Amino acid sequence: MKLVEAELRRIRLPLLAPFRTSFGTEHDRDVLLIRVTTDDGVHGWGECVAGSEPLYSSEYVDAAQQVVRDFLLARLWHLPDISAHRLGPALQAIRGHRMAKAAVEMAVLDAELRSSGISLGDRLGAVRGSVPVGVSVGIGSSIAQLLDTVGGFLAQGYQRIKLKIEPGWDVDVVAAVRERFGDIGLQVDANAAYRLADARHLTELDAFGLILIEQPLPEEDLRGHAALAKQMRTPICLDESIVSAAAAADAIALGACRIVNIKAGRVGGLLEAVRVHDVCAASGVPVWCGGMLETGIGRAANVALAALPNFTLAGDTSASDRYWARDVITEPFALRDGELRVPRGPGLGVDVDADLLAGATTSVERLSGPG
Ligand code: OSB
Ligand code: MG
Repeated sequence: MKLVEAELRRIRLPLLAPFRTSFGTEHDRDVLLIRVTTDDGVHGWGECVAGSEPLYSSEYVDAAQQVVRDFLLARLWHLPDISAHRLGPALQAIRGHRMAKAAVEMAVLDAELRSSGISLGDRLGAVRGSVPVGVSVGIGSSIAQLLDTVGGFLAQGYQRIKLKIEPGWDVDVVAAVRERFGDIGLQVDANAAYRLADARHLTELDAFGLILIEQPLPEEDLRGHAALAKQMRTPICLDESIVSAAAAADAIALGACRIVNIKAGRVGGLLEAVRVHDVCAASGVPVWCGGMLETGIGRAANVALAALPNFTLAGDTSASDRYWARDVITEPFALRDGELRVPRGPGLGVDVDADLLAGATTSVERLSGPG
């Protein structure tokens, strides 16, 4: 299988409601989609999770598109036989840019699996046909508004609630949600908004029986997380800090986390995500699948990944209607008894709706190899 064409398409999708975190508020998503075509005429889709600004991590979508075009695809056109497991060696020289690499890998993997009739779940090692899901709830405008939002998600069947927190929106909010909704699965995500000096304040969260606190301190501060872990009863889970399987091994060895959030985009692709899963499993560290407000394309990959055995906690892979009025795939992901079904068809197992895609498109760049 040889790569002959790639389409870099940008789409703008409005979120049903603004999503506020400690690093900013998103009103819509500006998503880079990649469609590769092989010499057999098979297509494969990839979604890049980079945001429009470098706020979650150093990557952002304009840079990702340039990296994909000029540095990643540029190294792949000439390969006589391309497949996902050959991308690592071919792209090794390019430092970082994991979200860009992950998007290319998803597209190549989708094409390769579609041509051999294998589903992504089967390729990665899925052991479940559906996965339990939770929902990530942004910082609210008031506690009353947040309680309404959380109540709505619980009524839909979400199995756990994750509250985004930041200084000034934390202990009182968690207390109010516990008080109103009782013994629900509840966890919080700080997106690196605190410092180790806030440890005493953060220990107030220990009173609420949270499943975990996600990424309280900066990405680079593994030692800080290890020090905080000694002071808190609530398990620390890392998101931003875990950029590879090696980083996961280091964080676990240091005592910086007891749980890991896995996002394929953050670690450079689905194959590395499986390696993170395996490293954690070998250390008895449970994992769960994070989300980056993906369309149905990236969501299909997340749901397949979340079906691996050590994904024992509900993920942030919520249903399509938690994000979009209309997803870009023909059969949007729907919640059924608090779970999403893992697609069974070849590759990602979802079909893109060409009209919806055309309506959301803001630019298309068509590339082909040197002949
Ligand atoms: O930290 O998990 C995060 C969204 C964008 C960037 C970072 C994060 C998130 C979420 C939303 O929490 C998860 C989702 O529903 O996709
Ligand atoms: Mg997070």
